[in-house]
Amino acid sequence: MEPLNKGVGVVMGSSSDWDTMQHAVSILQQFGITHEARVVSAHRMPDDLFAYAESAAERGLKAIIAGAGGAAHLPGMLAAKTLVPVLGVPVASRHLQGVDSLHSIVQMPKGIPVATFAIGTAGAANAALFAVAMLAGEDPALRDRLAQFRAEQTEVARAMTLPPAP
Ligand code: RP5
Repeated sequence: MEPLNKGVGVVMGSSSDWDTMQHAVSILQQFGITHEARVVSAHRMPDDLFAYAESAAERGLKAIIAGAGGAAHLPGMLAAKTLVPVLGVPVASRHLQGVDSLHSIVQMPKGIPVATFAIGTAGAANAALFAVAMLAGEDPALRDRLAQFRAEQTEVARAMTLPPAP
């Protein structure tokens, strides 16, 4: 696997998770963060999962955003195999709407943390924004872009009128 200096890895259990996880990629693109996106299925590609996690630090990854649905063990297993921070995104599942994914990711036993975000697209976007905030600690230009992003959100909210425009 190629180096990804100061980059963020976005991994997911299936290409069916892309509709959700593309919202993380979109934020990383928006902020100009070096990143990659790939399918690493915990139960269908366990050896690949281990290889990804074991090489993450030496490849230069600063964070791994991992999304999965159902019995979502991808984020936890990645976290068990690397010291790179893992940000978990519960993907909405067909039968339990992602509550299963959320509980699988957030209820990590003490000792191996996974920073867990909201179910679905908000969680994917927020995981990426969290990664941006992590990287911004050592990058003043990135911190300025994040501040600008927040300021733009504030302006949009302040411009809201009621009742909402149709
Ligand atoms: C999980 O199973 C994936 O993360 C996905 O959310 C879910 C369904 O996968 P597919 O059957 O669509 O490949 O491993």
